[in-house]
Amino acid sequence: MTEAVEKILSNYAGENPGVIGNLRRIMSTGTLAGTGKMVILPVDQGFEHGPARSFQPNPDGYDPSYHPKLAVESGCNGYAAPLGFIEAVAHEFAGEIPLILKVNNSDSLGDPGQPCSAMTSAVSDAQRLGCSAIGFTIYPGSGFRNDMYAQIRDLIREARAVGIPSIVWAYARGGEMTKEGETAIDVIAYAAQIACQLGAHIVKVKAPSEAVYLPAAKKSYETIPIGTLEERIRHVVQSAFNNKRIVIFSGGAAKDRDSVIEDVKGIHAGGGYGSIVGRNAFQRSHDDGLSLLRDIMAVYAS
Ligand code: FBP
Repeated sequence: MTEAVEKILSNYAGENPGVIGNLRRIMSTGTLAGTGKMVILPVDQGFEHGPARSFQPNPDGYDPSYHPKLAVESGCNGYAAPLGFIEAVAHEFAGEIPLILKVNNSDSLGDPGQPCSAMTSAVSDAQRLGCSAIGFTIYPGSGFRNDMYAQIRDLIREARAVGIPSIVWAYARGGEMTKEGETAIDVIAYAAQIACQLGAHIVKVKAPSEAVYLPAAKKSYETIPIGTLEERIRHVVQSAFNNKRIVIFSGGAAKDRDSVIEDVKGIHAGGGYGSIVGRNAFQRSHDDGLSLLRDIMAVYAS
């Protein structure tokens, strides 16, 4: 137990001991244990983007056990994946590193216009597999968003009842939303707020750009500093219950090491709680991915 972790947990005071205990476990694991910061390795891209796009850059990644090993070796706080990948490794890694069961997933084979993930596993699977949290994606912007909100409402209730916290991937997309709009600062802050209002314990969003997408929001942003990544992160964290919910930021498609580290510095400086980095870690060679994850953690530990 550290002051930093207990301070964060005090924001979840209404939760039951199971949920608090699992959040504490995530924040007490790995290199960043006790700092209140976290780095999670998510590997659902095989489902979301397809195997070759995901794993061919580093074919070791086709093997389900490659990823949790990388997560443990690098000192991550957790490893998130869909049912199949978690089932393949839970006997070896449950208790070794917090496992996060991604309970819904979408593929890239259907209509991207109105995305809506399928329920691919259940809270009972998370219990059976010894997971410390469930993960769920919502797509604010999609015509199916209200169905997703209803699903996550019920799931959070069910998971909470058995002491499992929920991590919500809040990715605005679909409908009229443009590519630029998906990462616009107002949209990211809005998505984070929606996830918190739905009861997410941890929120995951993409790093925001300086664009403001919604015409109705433009006036408000005249007085909000959003010129630097640090300022934008500060605003997103403020939008997540004034810093009282853990918000972590996703890594995005693989890019050069310096850009990844630059982003992480901005997230850290703006008060973000950490990163959830998939492709930038597992699409590199083992040694390169490992050292990048360690460098990311060094920024958060600084
Ligand atoms: P990455 O670091 O690879 O971006 O992973 C984070 C993540 O949220 C994954 O969990 C998910 O598969 C992916 O991003 C979604 O990416 P996209 O925006 O391309 O659908």
